[in-house]
Amino acid sequence: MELAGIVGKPNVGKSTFFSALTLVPVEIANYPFTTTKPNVGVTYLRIECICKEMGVVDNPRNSKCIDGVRLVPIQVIDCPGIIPDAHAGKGLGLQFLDEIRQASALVVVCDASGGTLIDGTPVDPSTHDPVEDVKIVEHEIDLWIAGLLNRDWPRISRAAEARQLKLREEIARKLSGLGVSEKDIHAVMDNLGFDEAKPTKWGMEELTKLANAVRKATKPMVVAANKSDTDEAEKGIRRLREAGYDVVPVSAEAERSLRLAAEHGLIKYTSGDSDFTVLDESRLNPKQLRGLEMIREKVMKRWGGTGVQQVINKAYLEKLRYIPVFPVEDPDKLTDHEGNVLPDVYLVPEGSTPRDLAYKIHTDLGRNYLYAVDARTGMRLGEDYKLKPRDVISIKAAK
Ligand SMILES: Nc1nc2c(ncn2[C@@H]2O[C@H](COP(=O)(O)OP(=O)(O)OP(=O)(O)O)[C@@H](O)[C@H]2O)c(=O)[nH]1
Ligand SMILES: [Mg+2]
Repeated sequence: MELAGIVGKPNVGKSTFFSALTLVPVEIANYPFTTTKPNVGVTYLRIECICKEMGVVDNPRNSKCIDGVRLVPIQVIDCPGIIPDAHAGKGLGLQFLDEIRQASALVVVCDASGGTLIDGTPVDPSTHDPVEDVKIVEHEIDLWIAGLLNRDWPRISRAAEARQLKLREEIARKLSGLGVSEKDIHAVMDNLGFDEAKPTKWGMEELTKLANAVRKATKPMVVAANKSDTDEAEKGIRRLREAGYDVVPVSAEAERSLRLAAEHGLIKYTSGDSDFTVLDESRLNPKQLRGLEMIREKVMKRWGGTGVQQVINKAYLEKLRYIPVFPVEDPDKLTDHEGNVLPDVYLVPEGSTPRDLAYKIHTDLGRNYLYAVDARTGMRLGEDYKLKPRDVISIKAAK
């Protein structure tokens, strides 16, 4: 399962965002360092299912289908807050970042209302520039990655100069725990143009630049501009966009309220919807009704939704450019060997072939791969066929 890491300075709404995504009950409070240990849960990427198009009633196994919306599970981790010099142990430090090494994407939550200082202390709205919230977090993560290299740099750099090891290979090995490949390091190093003949001369400045490039290349980031239900958020969101970030206006609190109300059967709402319907007014007290109306006015009408689902979809479909495909065993009945209709959906990187998909499902299926059939057309697909979003693929393998 893919993993998304939720990071940000203290007290911006990371845990609220996490809880809105997963419905895991967690501690939420208006002071810094409420969260002291990472919280882990499962959320879903939302895509249009193909059951309606194919005219079948499906019974998904690795995902869910609700009214033609396919929900693909994604693991999420909510981290404690990050403050300046966290990489050197300030606040709760960055120890917990070890847990998001394997994250395929990062969500940086910030307080778009500008109502929290850099250490998370609550202040009047518009007091603080949310661009700072994001910059600090990026920089601390960069310093953390640089630190992973720096510890061993005297040995690595000397051995590289003595031709006892290959520099790029060794950097990739050191960062392999971050999901960084040698190919990634080649791309990054080609761009940086450092003097690779003299790595003993590189200091923290070079290693931080390297770390910054590695992070950008391997951990795409979406900025969740939280507290967008406040009047002051508009200014903050504008500032963030001007600074060049990929920003989604978010109200984690609104999403959490809507999801809980939907869970209790009070409203009809699925994450990502641009509105909701009250199902039974008699079960809601006037305060709850007012609260829902506020969400409609301040969030749904203003931003077209709470933005929470949009952050996850943006990270996986737009930033990572993952493609959802539906593998089936029987291309006519669209079933697996147990007769489940459209059982699974897999996320594969753009440019993947049916053989790549086979490997993703199971190493044996990849090894024994013979050919694949497009279940829509019944046509056999060539070796170099590039999978398209929502393809239905039947893989034939040697027994
Ligand atoms: N107005 C508004 N307030 C929010 C929203 N989301 C969270 N908050 C408030 O922000 C405060 C902090 O929320 P948390 O979710 O605990 O924040 P955090 O980033 O996890 O905080 P730490 O764990 O301390 O780093 C709480 O008072 C929340 O109620 C939102 O969408 N809108
Ligand atoms: Mg928290």
